[in-house]
Amino acid sequence: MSQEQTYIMLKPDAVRRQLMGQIISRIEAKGYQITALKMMTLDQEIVGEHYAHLLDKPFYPELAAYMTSGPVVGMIVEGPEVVAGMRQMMGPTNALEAPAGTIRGDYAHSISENIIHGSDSLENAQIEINRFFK
Ligand code: IDP
Ligand code: MG
Repeated sequence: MSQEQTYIMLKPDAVRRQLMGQIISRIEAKGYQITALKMMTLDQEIVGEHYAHLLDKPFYPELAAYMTSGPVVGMIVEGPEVVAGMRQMMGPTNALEAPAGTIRGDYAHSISENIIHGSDSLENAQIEINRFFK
């Protein structure tokens, strides 16, 4: 099993609803290491880079408003196969379809406000870590 890094971000609803501790506890309980962590408020420009693949979607303005609506917590998380492992712990994008036991399934019920971001590939993980931590 290869040691990997992924970029995890607690979205504004996680911070607003005071769920940071519970979500971080799950990541730690799984055995992953949080090797960097910072709270920040995103601007439209960095949201546009991060969600470049969604810029032409009708819901993009709503997504950008959500992501800039309050502070987020960005983290570098490390562990064996952590990119896929975190995606599994998060559950599917649409929190309405996310099974109980997943972070989205337990804490969210919307496709748009779904509480957490996690990189979808090793390549994107490195791009996102550079974007938010360099
Ligand atoms: P992911 O976060 O599970 O990787 P992506 O397809 O990369 O999903 O979408 C990024 C984010 O954009 C989602 O987490 C969600 O907040 C938002 N989003 C995706 N699809 C929709 C949609 O159909 N309606 C509203 N918001 C959406
Ligand atoms: Mg994605």
